[in-house]
Amino acid sequence: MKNRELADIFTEMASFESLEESENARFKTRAYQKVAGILDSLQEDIAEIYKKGGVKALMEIPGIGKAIAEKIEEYLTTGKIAKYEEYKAKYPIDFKELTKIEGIGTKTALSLYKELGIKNIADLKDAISRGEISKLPGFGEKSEELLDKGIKQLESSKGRLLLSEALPVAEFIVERLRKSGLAEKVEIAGSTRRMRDTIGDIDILAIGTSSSEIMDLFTGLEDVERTVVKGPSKTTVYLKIGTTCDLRVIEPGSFGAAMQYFTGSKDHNIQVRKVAINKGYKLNEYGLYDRAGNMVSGVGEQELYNKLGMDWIPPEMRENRGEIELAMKHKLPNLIQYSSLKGDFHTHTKDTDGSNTLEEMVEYARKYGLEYIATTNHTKSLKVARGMDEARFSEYFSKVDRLNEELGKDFHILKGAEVDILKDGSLDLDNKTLGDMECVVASVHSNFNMAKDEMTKRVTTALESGYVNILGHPTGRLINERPPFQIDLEKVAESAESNNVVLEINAFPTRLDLKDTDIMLTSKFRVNYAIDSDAHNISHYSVLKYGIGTARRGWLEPGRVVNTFHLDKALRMLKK
Ligand code: DGT
Ligand code: CA
Ligand code: CA
Ligand code: ZN
Repeated sequence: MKNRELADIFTEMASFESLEESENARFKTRAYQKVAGILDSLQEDIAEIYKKGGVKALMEIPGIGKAIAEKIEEYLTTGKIAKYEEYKAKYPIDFKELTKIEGIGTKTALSLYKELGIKNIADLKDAISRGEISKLPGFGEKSEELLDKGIKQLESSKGRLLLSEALPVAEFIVERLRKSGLAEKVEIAGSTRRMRDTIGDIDILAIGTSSSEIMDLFTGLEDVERTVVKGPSKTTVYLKIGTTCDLRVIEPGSFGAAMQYFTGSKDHNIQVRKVAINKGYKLNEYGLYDRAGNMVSGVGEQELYNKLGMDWIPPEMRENRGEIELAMKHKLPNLIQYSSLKGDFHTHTKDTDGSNTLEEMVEYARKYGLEYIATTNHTKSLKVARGMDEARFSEYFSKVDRLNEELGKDFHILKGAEVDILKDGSLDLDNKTLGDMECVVASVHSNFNMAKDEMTKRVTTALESGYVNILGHPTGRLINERPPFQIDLEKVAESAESNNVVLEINAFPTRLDLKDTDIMLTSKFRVNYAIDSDAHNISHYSVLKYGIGTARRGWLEPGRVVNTFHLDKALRMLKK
């Protein structure tokens, strides 16, 4: 799919554009950022949309105007965008690489280039080692240290992609193989099937009579950059998204055993094999065998688990965290299902840092099958997001009332905010405004570097205010970019329990916060959860599946997830 390539180009174009002085440039910067976000989470292949309806079809996607549509066309037809090439020549800076470091935005990258000729991370590391950054005006020793830390953090996460980068490509490959008619069966395995938050490489298994034709099709796919090894039973390619993908063609009689083996995790498999040995069996990726060497099971994964005296274990749980014992006792939890969400409590609009109007956000929520959303724009302290003050909220909510009236029984918009939890634990809006809202999501967006007990106190103080319904992205992590802040989640859960505050599982794929193990840790308390998209544009509802995957990895049942319920019950569960 070209979606991601184009999204990356537009992100870079936005960086370039933000360096231009004109008034027009600011507008263009936002337009490029917006389209990058849309392309990033667009489910359909942009090339397909263009093939079917040309520039006109591209312009039908909300947020894509004529100028952008023409640039997309230019790229799809010529493989280049002239304006982009022009900018790359003008600014020989690797913005994409440099801005991945926490603390470096486009402007900082540009001044580092102008002052010290820094073009990429390697140059930056040199400059740091020579102590040059601390001597720059406006930088100092503290910022040099932070940049150094940022580089280390980035390097330690190298090589693992976000689930949201890997899964769509894995699904696309599976779809192509299935449609070809060459393969009888094609399935995703590995960490992608387990919905892990990051992915080392993609694993796909297939059954088919002509393995050489399947492998030829695979290595020829447009997502493939190059072939690493090509063989009849296993082929590895390097994908354009920056990771490898293994395709294995399996004998039909072994498909279930292979699915079990290659889904992993490794720790889960080791434990399952122990169970097999205890029962006098031998287990490998070809099948389950008795002492005489006869195959007991191999075709189906479910049967294999059953033969070992276990219930079939959902892939998301296969991490050797106690699931095997539960499966033997037939006591596995009844996990929340992928299609079970009825609403979304955390969405933004273009009134702050979102890309779409409330009307558009509602229209797409309905298309997505939701029955309600909370509109939760940022509050005044968050200046970068043009956060709203009390007066703007009041005006905004009159509009929400009008829209709700038009929508009638079909859909409901909850009046809310994503209110900043300030340094001292107070909330960034007055009590009257907060009291009038139906859904207050409270989040930490600043001063991440507090000591653990201070941060815990800050957050629990906010929960005790009596105005908070949901604690937003409770640890503040940004996967591969920023570690979670120091916080005692058990204390937070205890406070959430006594103040009836719901904990968020933020589904945005860079966050997935709470993460799986945090959910397991906090769910010992009597707290409920909300799986929220944190949508900043219309296509972001599609990220909810990553939140559900994370909830399943945290063993959650639907009864504890507030937005699996219809509006009335959900509201009762949110009530203070
Ligand atoms: P990743 O790719 O790092 O995100 O994680 P996985 O889990 O996809 O790991 P990968 O691709 O290395 O291998 C796929 C599965 O194959 C893994 O989950 C379990 C199985 N596997 C790989 N190596 C071993 C091993 O040495 N022992 C056992 N029991 N299973 C293994
Ligand atoms: Ca893998
Ligand atoms: Ca692999
Ligand atoms: Zn937030």
